[in-house]
Amino acid sequence: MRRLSLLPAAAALVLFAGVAEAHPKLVSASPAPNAVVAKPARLELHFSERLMPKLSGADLMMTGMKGMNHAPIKVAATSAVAADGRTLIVRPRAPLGAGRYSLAWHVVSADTHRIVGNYAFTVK
Ligand SMILES: [Cu+2]
Repeated sequence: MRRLSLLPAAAALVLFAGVAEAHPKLVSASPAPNAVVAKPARLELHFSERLMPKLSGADLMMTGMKGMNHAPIKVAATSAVAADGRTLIVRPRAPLGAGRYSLAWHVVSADTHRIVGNYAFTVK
């Protein structure tokens, strides 16, 4: 009987640990992955967790133009976490020219693990 009564507490601990360890996931982005868009003034990435601003950011690369891939060229851009704490905003220094782009993001939330991902989009 004593043993059984401990089970709910143990299950609760496991559940709590699961929540505490939740890694930030990319919920949505603008432009969306693989989208073809007009020149975006900024890119917005929405995550499932609050981000640590100093440890979160993104690198924007141009990877092709006129339908041809080329070696990735880094695009000057700044990235910052918005006031909501869950949105990473990337602002290119200059308007993006027509071409294919790759955005590589890295974020850290409360559990301190660095999570990375990347996706491509096209500017027409
Ligand atoms: Cu983690």
